[in-house]
Amino acid sequence: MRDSTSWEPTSYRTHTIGQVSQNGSSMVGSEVTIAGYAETVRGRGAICFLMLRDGTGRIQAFLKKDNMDEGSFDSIQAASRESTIQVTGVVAQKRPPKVAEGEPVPPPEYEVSVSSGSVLAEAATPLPVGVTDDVQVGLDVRLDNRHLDLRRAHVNAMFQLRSKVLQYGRDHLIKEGFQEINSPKIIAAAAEGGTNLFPMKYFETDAYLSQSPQLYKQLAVLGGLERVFEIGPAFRAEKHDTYRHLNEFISFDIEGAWMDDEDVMGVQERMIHHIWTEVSSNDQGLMDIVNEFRASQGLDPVFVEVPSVPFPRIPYCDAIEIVKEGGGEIEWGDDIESHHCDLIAAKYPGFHFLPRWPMAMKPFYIHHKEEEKGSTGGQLSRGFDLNYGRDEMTSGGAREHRVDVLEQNLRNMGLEPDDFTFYTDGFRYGAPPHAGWGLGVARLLMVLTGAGNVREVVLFPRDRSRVTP
Ligand code: AMO
Repeated sequence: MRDSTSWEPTSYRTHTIGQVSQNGSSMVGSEVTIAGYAETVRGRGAICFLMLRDGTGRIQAFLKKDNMDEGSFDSIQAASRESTIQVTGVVAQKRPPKVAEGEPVPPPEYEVSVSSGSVLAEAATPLPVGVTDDVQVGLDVRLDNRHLDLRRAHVNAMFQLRSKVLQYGRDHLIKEGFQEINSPKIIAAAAEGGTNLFPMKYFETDAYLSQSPQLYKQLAVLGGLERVFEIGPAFRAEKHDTYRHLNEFISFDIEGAWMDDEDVMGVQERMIHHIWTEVSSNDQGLMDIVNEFRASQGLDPVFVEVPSVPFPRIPYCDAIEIVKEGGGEIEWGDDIESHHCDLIAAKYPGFHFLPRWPMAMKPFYIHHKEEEKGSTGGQLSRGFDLNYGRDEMTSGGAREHRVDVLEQNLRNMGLEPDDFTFYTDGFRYGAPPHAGWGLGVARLLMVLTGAGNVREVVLFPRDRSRVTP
């Protein structure tokens, strides 16, 4: 439940339920108006116990027919679960439960003794997804009814954690001198290769949905913004159907001038270290809610273990050797697939960087690492990934800042430099060496919360078979 200590009253309530239930002792005798979802409505005849829940807490409202308008009493008593209800009444301490001698006395609890109230919106029955009861429904049904799924405590906690992760990440980058930008999502040229673009009609011309802020974050840095970050949507028309791919995802990107791959790996590990440190000191309550649910499903709890920095760096060439030693089939120049990652993660169980990929496997904007060649003589690059377990969290690298080499890279990758003049022109008038990365927010959340599927931590996921809700 959210901390609402500083929330102001609104037209619908004088207090949040959290404010009343947490400050009950100082509020006994005060009149409050609260509003929330009806978790349970119990009692018959002239007495009714209503358990009300808002986003900040739960509290019992006690209704007596004699104390209020009869029609309002009847409609609240007849209300279905999850209907929204507003009540006004006086805060009172609940009668303490009887405890056996020697047993600890539980802390006092509070309730609202209602004098007026009304049903704001009746919930239809039956609920397609149970909110407080443990009814097993599949992920698809939950996503079809995400509006209700979100009312479940652990789902709500996951999205609060998501917001915290973004907040702590932002805070950290701002502290390191990065400023937030927004790049266009309607674009004319592909940053990450032309095959997985969503085309769209833009008046009389063809355009696409952006796969990555890549080219624009670089232009912002070339323009002198020095250190930038963006948290925004990226669209990929990939036909993947996996637990970790979506067709729209939130990419957390940075780009910094006068930095190389090693420098931005440093930014990344410090940012993740900061996020984990903050969550472990501020948000254990949310993790407990997630773990309570995990326990009910027979799953192991997840712990927020702050990773030590620096994270291990396993250059691509060494990673290939580790995979081979572990019995995996792989050759220099091959992509490192999930089953290969398992073998690397067996040796490096936490976050680990895989730097210096072969240039041929990296996009045109990545910088060569001239002085190094792989075992087969292939050109290495200043591109890296950050992995955890079997999943890639981040790609990044030092960027090519020399326009002639950049244009050659484009040609080498079968792209036409003339299609990229909006980008390459940015390098013609003096370009600082620069570097950056793009982090998949949902993938990082999977690590933190133990979610087995990115869809768990994406509000309204977009995949091959889902464009609604
Ligand atoms: P890349 O294409 O590797 O790099 O994407 C960066 C990170 O974004 C996440 N990601 C995805 N998450 C969910 N669904 C997808 N379909 C998906 N595709 C990618 C991953 C990945 O590591 N421009 C570069 C970044 C850079 O160099 O700065 C880029 O976009 O976590």
